[in-house]
Amino acid sequence: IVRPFSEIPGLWKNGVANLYNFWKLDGFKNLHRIMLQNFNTFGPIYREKVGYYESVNIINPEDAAILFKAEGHYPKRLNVEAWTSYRDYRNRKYGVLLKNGEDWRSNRVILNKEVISPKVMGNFVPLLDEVGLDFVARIHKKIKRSGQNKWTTDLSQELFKYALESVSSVLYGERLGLMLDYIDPEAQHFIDCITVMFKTTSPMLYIPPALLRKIGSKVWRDHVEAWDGIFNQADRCIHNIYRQLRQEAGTPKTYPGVLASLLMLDKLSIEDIKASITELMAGGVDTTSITLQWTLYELARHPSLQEELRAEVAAARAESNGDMLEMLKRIPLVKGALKETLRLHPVAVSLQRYIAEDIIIQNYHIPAGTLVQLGLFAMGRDPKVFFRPEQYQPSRWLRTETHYFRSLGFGFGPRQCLGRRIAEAEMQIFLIHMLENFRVEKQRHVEVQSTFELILLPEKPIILTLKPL
Ligand code: HEM
Ligand code: 2DC
Repeated sequence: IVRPFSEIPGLWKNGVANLYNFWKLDGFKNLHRIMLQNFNTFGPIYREKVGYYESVNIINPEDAAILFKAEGHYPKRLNVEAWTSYRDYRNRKYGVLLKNGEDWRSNRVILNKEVISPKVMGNFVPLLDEVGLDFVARIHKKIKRSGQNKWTTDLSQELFKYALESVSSVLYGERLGLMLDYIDPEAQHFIDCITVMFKTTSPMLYIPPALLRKIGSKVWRDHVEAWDGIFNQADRCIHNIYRQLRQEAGTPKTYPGVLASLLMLDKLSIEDIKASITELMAGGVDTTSITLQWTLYELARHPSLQEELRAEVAAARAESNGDMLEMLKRIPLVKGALKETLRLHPVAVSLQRYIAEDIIIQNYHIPAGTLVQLGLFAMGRDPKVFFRPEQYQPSRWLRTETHYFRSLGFGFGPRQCLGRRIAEAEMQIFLIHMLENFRVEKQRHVEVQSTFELILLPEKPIILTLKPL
């Protein structure tokens, strides 16, 4: 007999009291740990209400499968009100990240062809390879300058620049020059704005931005200022390309980048193109750079695994005569390492959908329209889902054990991450070049945990040592 929705365990009766408790637990930073704890207390399904944010939470891959089967034709995530409020406030269009319904679908179909279809990867890979080569050249230079034949540092800033340079070169078909010694202060400002934008979003998941705006709160003001910085920089880049395109007649000889391709295709309005290009540019910085930082951290903690990966890369290089597109087909363990990083250190603490139809999960009835969240961070660490979850083991993704709804770092289905293929190629190419050039080491036994600033970040700086091979 199916149990009713009202019997799902959890604290969902008093949103305000729960918000108060959440705030006492410093919940804004600990969301991932609180979710983990809730699954321990209530089991594989619980209902929750914090502030005005109400959801049903699940953790099992089999339940995730049920959830995604009920996502409907227009899958809808949690509406991040801070982001839509900013656009409403400044009269800017939503891009694919924030659109819903038919408007989302029609934009997404066109963007898919230019951003994640396999046919465009051939265009992206040479651009990303060039950035990867410049990155290792830059690190070699830093090592030389240190005079110690090694460089010990927090790589965050370098990785932010690598990520922004990579995504920009794909979007605009042009380099920003961030691998140089003196970089455009506007680009640095853009990077800083993204961090602030994410950080100021998380309290607004629980406290309505409209309210914060009315009382003139600092979070809202900082949030607006951050998005202003992001949009200004993206606008500059977009206008640049737009101007060049009007001057040059005819079709370009080389691949001109995603933006120029979209403009020439002429299927989306300029305002729609601008909105989505801005989101792609902003979404392409902290996500990949932090995943790479966690990967280097894990490789530093597992020296023999690092050698194994290096051997795989060397063999792939030899077999493919240096053709990067070919190489990417021959590095299963490197790809496993990235999956393993996203299992233990996912960018997104959860995946969510407003379900389009009634479903039954864990024998509870859940009505259509409910916000259902899959606890991705919790699932990645659940011993019932992953054998010895605490161990970083890229080879688990090579074995034939079931991967059914277990590799979900980029989400699932038609609403999954639009930047997925760019992110994967960018990160694989980065690791190839790093493994071919440096040994990565770490000081003693420092354990680094995650903190939640809308995306999950290392709670303290990760200090690594790079030594030339
Ligand atoms: C959406 C993860 C990199 C742009 C998402 C979602 C996740 C995610 C989990 C939600 C998917 C869902 O609801 O099913 C990641 C991870 C990344 C990454 C783990 C890197 C390690 C990027 C990059 C870009 C990007 C590099 C841009 C170039 C987007 C956009 C969406 C999205 C535009 C919204 C798509 C839509 O609503 O249709 N990402 N992402 N992401 N991501 Fe990423
Ligand atoms: C954050 O409870 C926790 O890819 C919330 O590139 C639920 C939630 C909703 C939407 C998620 C967000 C979480 C984490 C960050 C995500 C976002 C959707 C897209 C975004 C996963 C899990 C991200 C990082 C995008 C950001 C694009 C940029 C222009 C803002």
